[in-house]
Parts: sequence; C-alpha cells; structure tokens
Amino acid sequence: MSENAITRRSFLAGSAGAVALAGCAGVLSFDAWSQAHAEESDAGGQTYTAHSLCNACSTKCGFTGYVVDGRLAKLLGDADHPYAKGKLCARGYGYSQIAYSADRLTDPLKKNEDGEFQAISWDEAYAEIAEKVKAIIGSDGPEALAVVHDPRPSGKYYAKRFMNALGSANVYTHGAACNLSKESGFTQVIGSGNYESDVANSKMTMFIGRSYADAIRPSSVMALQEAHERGAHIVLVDPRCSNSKVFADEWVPINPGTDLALVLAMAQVLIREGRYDKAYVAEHSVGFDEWAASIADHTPEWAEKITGIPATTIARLAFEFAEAAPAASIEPSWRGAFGCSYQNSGETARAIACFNTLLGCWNQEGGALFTSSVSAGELDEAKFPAVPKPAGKQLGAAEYPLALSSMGSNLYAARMAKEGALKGMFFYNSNMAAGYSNTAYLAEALGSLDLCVVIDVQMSETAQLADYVLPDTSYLERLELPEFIGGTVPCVALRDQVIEKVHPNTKPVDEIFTELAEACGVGEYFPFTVEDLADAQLQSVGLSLDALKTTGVAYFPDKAFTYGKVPKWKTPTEKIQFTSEAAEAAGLPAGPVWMEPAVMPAGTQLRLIGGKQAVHSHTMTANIEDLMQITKDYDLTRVWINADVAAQLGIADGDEVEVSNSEHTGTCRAKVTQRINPTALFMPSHYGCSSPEQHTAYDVGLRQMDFVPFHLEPVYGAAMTQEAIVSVKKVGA
Ligand SMILES: Nc1nc2c(c(=O)[nH]1)N[C@H]1C(S)=C(S)[C@@H](COP(=O)(O)OP(=O)(O)OC[C@H]3O[C@@H](n4cnc5c(=O)[nH]c(N)nc54)[C@H](O)[C@@H]3O)O[C@H]1N2
Ligand SMILES: Nc1nc2c(c(=O)[nH]1)N[C@H]1C(S)=C(S)[C@@H](COP(=O)(O)OP(=O)(O)OC[C@H]3O[C@@H](n4cnc5c(=O)[nH]c(N)nc54)[C@H](O)[C@@H]3O)O[C@H]1N2
Ligand code: SF4
Ligand SMILES: [Mo]
Repeated sequence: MSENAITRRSFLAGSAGAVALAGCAGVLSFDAWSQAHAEESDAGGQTYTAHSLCNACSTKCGFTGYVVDGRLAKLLGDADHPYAKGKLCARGYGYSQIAYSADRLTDPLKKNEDGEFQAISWDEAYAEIAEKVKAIIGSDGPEALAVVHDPRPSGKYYAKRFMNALGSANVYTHGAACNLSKESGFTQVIGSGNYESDVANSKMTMFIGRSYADAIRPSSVMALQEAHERGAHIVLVDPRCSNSKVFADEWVPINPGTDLALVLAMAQVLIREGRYDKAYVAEHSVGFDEWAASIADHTPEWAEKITGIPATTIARLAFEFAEAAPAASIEPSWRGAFGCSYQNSGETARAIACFNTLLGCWNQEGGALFTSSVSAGELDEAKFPAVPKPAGKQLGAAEYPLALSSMGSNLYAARMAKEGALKGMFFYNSNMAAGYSNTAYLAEALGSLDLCVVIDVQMSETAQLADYVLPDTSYLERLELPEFIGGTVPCVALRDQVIEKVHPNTKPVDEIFTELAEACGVGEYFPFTVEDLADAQLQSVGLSLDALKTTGVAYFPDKAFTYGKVPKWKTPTEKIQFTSEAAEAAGLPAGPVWMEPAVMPAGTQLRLIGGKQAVHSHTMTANIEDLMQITKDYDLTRVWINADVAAQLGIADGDEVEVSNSEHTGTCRAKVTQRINPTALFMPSHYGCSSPEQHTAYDVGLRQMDFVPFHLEPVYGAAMTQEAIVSVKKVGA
C-alpha cells in the first residue's frame, strides 16, 4: 500500500465530500465513524491513503481509501478514474464493510462426513485438494476439471492460468447468466462482443432494458444526465418503468421477450422508406438484400401484435432515428433484456447490430463507438513461463459453437457435472449456485462432483455445496494485477492494498492459486509474486508499479479513439454481416428474423422478469447490514405487479402474495403499480439468500433463480433466465 500520509486537516476536509457522495446511503455514517477515529489518529495512529478499485460490481470504480489507525475510514471516488469520475455509488460505500463483516470466512474449511464444515490448515487443504485433483486427472484426464470465475483483476489471470497449467481448457466466466447471448450475437454481425453508445453526444439513444439509474455505473449515469440536459431524445424500452425514466422522454412498456420484433419492425420501416444510410451499407456490409427481403413482412402493424406497442409508435421511433442519424444508436445494453434472458436474445443482439448499421452510426460522434484499448505486452519468458495450450477444447465449445469461448457456458459445465463427465470444479468470486440458473438443479450438479472448491470471502450458497472453502482476503486487503480499461482514451488502473489483513489466516487470490498449483505439481508456471507480475505488465506499457500506486490511474493519450475512423470488422468476411454463414451452420436463419420466446404466459399467468436495484449487486451485497437496512426501510423485496392485473386477482398494494410455478413456490409482498407491463411480474434480483451463515441476508425475500427452469439457450448455452412463467395469488385467497 502506498504511504501517502495526509494531515488530519486535509482528511477532515475530504470527509464532507464523502457524506454528500454517500447520498442515499446516509445510514452508513462514515462521517461519524471517521470523526471518532480521527481523534484516535491524533494520539499517533497511522494515517495514510491508497488507491484501489471497488469490488462491488464488475465496473471496478477507482477510489482513494483513507485509513486511520489501520482501519478504513472512508472512500472517495477517484476523479480521474473513467468509470468513477469522482463518485462511487451506494454499493461502493456499503460493500467496503465486507472487510469487517462478522460473517467473513477466516480459515480454510473442509466438509466432514456429517456435512459440517471444520477448520483445517492451509497445508492440509492444499494437500487433500491436490490429491483429489491428481486422482481425477489420473482417471478422467484434465478435461474433467473446470473453474468458474467472475472476472476480477487478479482472479481472471490466476484462475485461467491454474486451470490451463493442469491441462484443462475448461475456464468459464459467469457470462451464461449475464451477457453471453448478447456478446456472441453482436460478434456474428460486427465481429466484436460489445460497443459503446456515445450517449452524452447523441441526438437520440434508445435503451432496450438497460437501466443506467438502477444498474449503476457512475460515468454512465453522468453521460445520461448530460444527454438529457442537452435535450437529446432518450427512449426507454422496458416492460418496467425503471428509475432511468427521470432522464428519459419516453417509456415504451414492451411485452417482455419481444424486443426482437420491435427492432426488426423499425428496421423494416427504414428499409421500406429508403431512410437508411445506403452508401454505408453498400461499402461496409454483406447480406443486406437477403436480410431486407427476409424482414419485408415484419411491419409495425405485425410487431404491434407481438410487442403490445402501437404501430404508430414503432414507425415514429424509426423516423426519429432516421432524423437523428448518425448521432443516434440503440445502446448495447448489458443483461436484463437480451444478455441471457430468452431463447431469442442472441437474435435480438444481431438485429440491434444490423439496425445500428442502417443508421451509419458506427464511430460517429453521438453514435455507437468501438473505442481503443491497451493491454500488457510480451513478458520475459524466463520469469513468466508460458503455459502450454491445453490439448482438449473447452467443454461446450462443440455443442455451442457460437458462444464466445472467453466466457463459455458454465451451465453446460454444470450439466456435465450432473451427468458425471466433469468431476472437479473450482469457483472464484462466483456464487453460481444462487445466481446462474435453477438452484435445485445446480445444487444437485455441484453435489455430484468428486471435488468442489470455493474461494470466497463469506459462506455463499456455492460455498455451502463445496468440499473445501478457501478464505480470500477482501479486495481492500490485497494488491491485484493492473486493470486495463478501454475507452475514448484507454487507461490502466490499480487495485492496491488499502488495509492490512483483518483475519490473519486468510490469503490473497494470487497466493491461493500459486500454492494450489504448487501442491498440484504445476508450480513451475507460478515462479513469481503478484508484485513481480504487476510491475512487469506495467513496464511492458512504459509504466511501473510504484508509479501507478501513486496515481491509481494512468492514461494512454497516444492511443486515443478518433471519431470517423472505420473500424476493422473482425468477422469472417471482414464486413458487417447482415447474414452469417456460421449462424446458419448453427441452425439459425442467415440473418435475424422473428423468433418466439421459448415459453409464453397464458391466461392469468405472468412472465417472471428480474433486475437490479441501485443499492445491491447480485447476491453479494445482501449480507451488508447497512445496504440491507435500505432494503428494509424502502420495502425493496416486493414483487412488482401491474395495477389492472392486481385488481383482477384481488391483490392490493402491500398484500402478501404467493408466487408459484413448476419449480418453486414462495411468498412475499406485492408492489401494485402502473409502472409495469401487464404480462410481467418483476422480482428484484438480490434476495432469498439460503445460507444461514449470512446472518443479515438469510431468508429475506424471494430468489428469482428458484423459479427459473434449468434450460440452456440452443446455440449459445446461456441461462434463459426469463423463460419462466409464474402464477400469483393473494396469500389465503
Ligand atoms: N445496482 C447494480 N448495478 C449493477 C449490477 C448490480 O448487480 N447491481 N451489476 C452490473 C452487471 S454485472 C450488469 S450485467 C449490469 C446489468 O445492467 P442492466 O442490464 O441494465 O440491468 P438489469 O437490472 O438486469 O436489467 C435492466 C432492465 O431490463 C428490464 N427488462 C427485463 N426484461 C426485459 C425485456 O424482455 N425487455 C426489455 N426491453 N427490458 C427488460 C428490467 O425491467 C430492468 O429494468 O449491471 C451492472 N451494474
Ligand atoms: N439472483 C441474481 N442472480 C444473478 C444476478 C442478480 O442480480 N441476481 N445477476 C446476473 C449477472 S448480470 C451476473 S454478472 C452474475 C454475477 O454472478 P457472481 O459474480 O457470481 O455474483 P454474486 O452472486 O454477487 O456472487 C459473487 C460471489 O463472490 C464473492 N466475493 C465477493 N468478493 C470477493 C473477493 O474479494 N474474493 C472472492 N474470492 N470472492 C468474493 C461473494 O461473496 C459472492 O459469493 O449473476 C447473475 N445472476
Ligand atoms: S458502480 Fe458502484 S458498485 Fe460498481 S464498482 Fe462503481 S462504486 Fe462499486
Ligand atoms: Mo452481469
């Protein structure tokens, strides 16, 4: 950690800002806490700052941690971090309490024959795990092993290196439950898994599902606010009127799972009326005529019946796009609408990439951008030996050929565990059992493994299913590898250690994987410390670890993005692909046309949809006391139901309701509102914890994944988390 000593005076001056920023998280009372500790520091305690990166969501905002007497006193978002821009969200403040949580894992644990965990030494844990790893490799080969991780700066490097060193290509992210369909679908058309809408400079941006004001990234919220204040036309397409509406002109309350029809019909209007960028399409794409012919009957009138959106609205939106182009785009979204939710999610992604092409907006100011990135260069092979490429392919690569291998389908891996082909799984910073698909199926799948190892900071539901649980340090207690961040000016940021270990027998991720590798006989690929590797990676781009510790962020202005640059299309044809041979080979139509969701609600049934709340992340923040207090204060566990539907079902606001389907039955309170489409029931994403050792989160609210059947999207292997139909009734009715 850097010893940027600060005076008591400057520390207090900064505190006022922290309180203002904490905003809705006023209950956190960092100010009161830090005032008390500031007095201790007058008595001679150690006071310093260190730059780090938040771990409360995948955005990883940069902040400065202020430490008084060895304890974290406050955090301030770093002004020059591209995502924080000087602010953290409430989760960023709240989650910092994880370091001091009473429910932290403090020692390695082994499950005994009675199914209870007992503490063991690290050496015992490593030796026993290694013995089982070697037995699995001996009997079934390394392809019977896998790791699942949610990418973190060090975790993504060490988890992959460890698995590859053992000889297995089975490295999966959480993607099948997040953005696998979307990124794989985009890749078919534009050769890239993502792009960035230039919201702040746009004349018109349409958000399909994505809610910047709920699923927060501070810089995105600021860009949206800027666009709104400038008078840009902001359209929210969402079955639910999200909190982003404060920045939007229009809410389009679409039937869930039908966004594909809306996009295709808007495209049909632009093509029919000749209002698309013909020169751009002619120069940069293939398959346009074939695709245009295939959607000729996808008119707004046709789409109205599917989406519930009036044909006049669909046609108007298409014309407004044509007027605003090229400073306009459909925003790439993230998870909620078509990241992994439906059978047609990948096709929705393809249609959106095709639609933006019609606008000619790629890399145009206010349009949709492929920004620049920088990564670490070649390293000294003697110090950082290359791991041989595993002989086998990732499990699922053959079954789901269009799925991006950088994510893979961890759910297919779970299926293979249940069917006995996969014998050993490691989890890092991942709570698969509670958040990726049907919880009963996943419990059975993980329960069938010969070896399940979970590296976590608290007893997650996945950890409960493990044979061994290894306690990581919290993100505040470790240095990690540099995080390279793409953008209009790419940069690199650092998660430095902010505080000393709170629990002496925990270990940082780099040490855990290095020592596991040594125990498993592949330590030769880990002859370096995280400091050595971080410094070497930074030296390869002209920086050093010491320099980055001082600033937290460093930019690469010579690699800056410029408007107007024609992207290199990394598709097989090196053009934008309105039609794709690979898609056809995988059984899809050549270009995206309408595809039904896998299941549809009938009668009074509703489609179960989910989404983020601004004060929680997935399953990992529900056990933070102050964040859970906000949930309780605002009754945030309620399911949202349309007021007309509720009236038909005799449900009043605040009533206890029973939600049920073939997979699960549970009760919670209802929020009766006109802010939701009548075919949907919205369940907030973060509740229903079933691990009694998370004393704050345990048994609060319902868990969406209990209701989601285990079924994989046919060509990408994603979770299809919203192909779930439920019935709702008032308890006692
Ligand atoms: N507060 C918070 N912020 C986060 C995270 C978090 O856990 N908590 N996690 C981060 C991560 S990993 C991700 S992936 C992103 C996710 O970012 P988003 O995708 O923006 O988040 P979600 O809340 O999953 O979904 C957004 C919206 O999709 C809507 N939706 C649901 N079904 C449909 C549909 O069929 N069609 C349309 N058009 N809309 C639909 C929901 O009502 C919701 O308002 O958030 C990031 N930021
Ligand atoms: N119910 C529900 N399910 C969801 C979502 C949701 O919002 N709700 N969102 C979906 C999306 S968009 C995504 S991206 C995925 C995210 O899926 P995950 O990345 O699995 O996210 P979490 O469910 O929060 O689980 C993260 C786990 O990492 C642990 N952890 C936190 N910090 C550390 C650390 O420093 N070290 C280690 N070793 N472990 C740590 C937490 O204790 C927790 O058990 O979930 C998907 N599924
Ligand atoms: S958006 Fe919030 S939770 Fe996510 S990294 Fe930034 S401060 Fe942390
Ligand atoms: Mo995600």
